[in-house]
Amino acid sequence: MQAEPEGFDRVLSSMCTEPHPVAREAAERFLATNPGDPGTYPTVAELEDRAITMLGDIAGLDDPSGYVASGGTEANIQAVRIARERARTDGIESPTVVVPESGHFSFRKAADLLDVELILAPTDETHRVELDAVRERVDDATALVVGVAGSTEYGRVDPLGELGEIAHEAGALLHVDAAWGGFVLPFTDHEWTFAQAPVDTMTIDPHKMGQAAIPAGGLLVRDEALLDELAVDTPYLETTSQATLTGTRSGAGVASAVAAMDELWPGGYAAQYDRSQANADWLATRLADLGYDVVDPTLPLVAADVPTPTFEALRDEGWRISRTGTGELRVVCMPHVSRSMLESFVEDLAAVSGR
Ligand code: 0PR
Repeated sequence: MQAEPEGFDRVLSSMCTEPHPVAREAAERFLATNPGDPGTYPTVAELEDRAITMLGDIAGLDDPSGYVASGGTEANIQAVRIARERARTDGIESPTVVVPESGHFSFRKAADLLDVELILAPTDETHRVELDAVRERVDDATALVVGVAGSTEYGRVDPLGELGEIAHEAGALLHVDAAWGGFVLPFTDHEWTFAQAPVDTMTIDPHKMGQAAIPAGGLLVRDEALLDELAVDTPYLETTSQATLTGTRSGAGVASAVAAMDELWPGGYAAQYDRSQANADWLATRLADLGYDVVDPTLPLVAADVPTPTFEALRDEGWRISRTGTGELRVVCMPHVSRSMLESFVEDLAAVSGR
C-alpha cells in the first residue's frame, strides 16, 4: 500500500506549509540535480545564484553572497561557524556566542558541534531580548551576537540596530535569524534588513513563509569574505571549493525556491502577509473573548495560555498544535491556515473548554 502524507487541514503550529504549485512543479523537475556539483549540474547552479540575488532583494542586500541550505538549522550552524573562524583568526581561543533565550534550539546544536560557548540573554515582558543583558554578556571573547527577526514562539523581532552596535563595538559579528520572519517582515514596519541594521549574516528560509518545497533554507552574508571562512578544497570536483555544510544537496529545494520567489515576490507575498496577519488578529480577538490571556500577534503567530487538559482535548480532536516552552498554545498563521479552519478550531475550543 502506498503511504499518503498528512493533509494540512488541521495543522496549526507548523512553520512548514503547502508549497506553491509552481514550487512543487519546479521541485519535481529538479529532483535529480545536485547544486553541490556545479560542474555537472550548471543549470541548477545558475538557479541558485538567482535564488541568492532574490533573497538579497527581500533582505535588503545588494550583491549578496550565500547559498541555499537545507534549512534554518544549517544556516544558523554555518553562521556560528563563520564567526568562530573569524574569532580564531583574531586569536580568540575560546569564542562565545550571545543568543537571546528566544533563539531557536539550532544554536545549541551549533555550539555543541563547533565547541563554542553559548551564552543566553533573557528576554523582557515583550519577549524581545534585553539589551542591558546582552551588554553584560559581551566581551573580548564574543565572536557573534544573534538577534531573532520573527521568533519561533512569539514571532517577535529583537532590536537589531542596537544589537549590531553592541556586537561591532566588541569586534563581533551580528547574525539575524529571520528563518520564519524573512518573508513577512518586508511588509511591516520592523527594521530587520541588511539595509536597515548592521547585519553581517542572515538566515532566511524559502521553505517556511516563502512557500518553497522542503529543503530550502537560506544563508546570506554581507561580505563575500565571510563565506570564504567556510570554504574547503574540493579536489575531485571541477569547482575548487565548497562552502556548504552538506555535500550533495537538493536541486529541488533550489529550483522551487526560485520558482516561488519569481511567482510571489513581492505582490503575492504581500497579499499572503495581509491574509495571515488578519487571521492572526481575528484568532487573537476570539481567544481573548473566550477569556484566555493572549500574546499580541505582532507577526502572524498567536500564543495564548490555554490549559493542558483543553490543549490535549484539542489534540484528541485532531488539531496539530504545539506549545511554547512555558506551555502556551501557539498557532502559526501559515498560508494553508484559512479563516474557516480557524473558525472550526475556535468552535472546538469553545466546546471542549465549556467556555
Ligand atoms: N530559526 C527559527 C526562528 C525557527 O523558527 C526555526 C524552525 C529554525 C531556525 C530552524 O529551521 P529548520 O527547521 O528549517 O532547520 N522552527 C520550528 C522548528 O523547530 C518550527 C516548528 C515549531 C515546527 C513548532 C513545528 C512546531 O510544532 O521546527
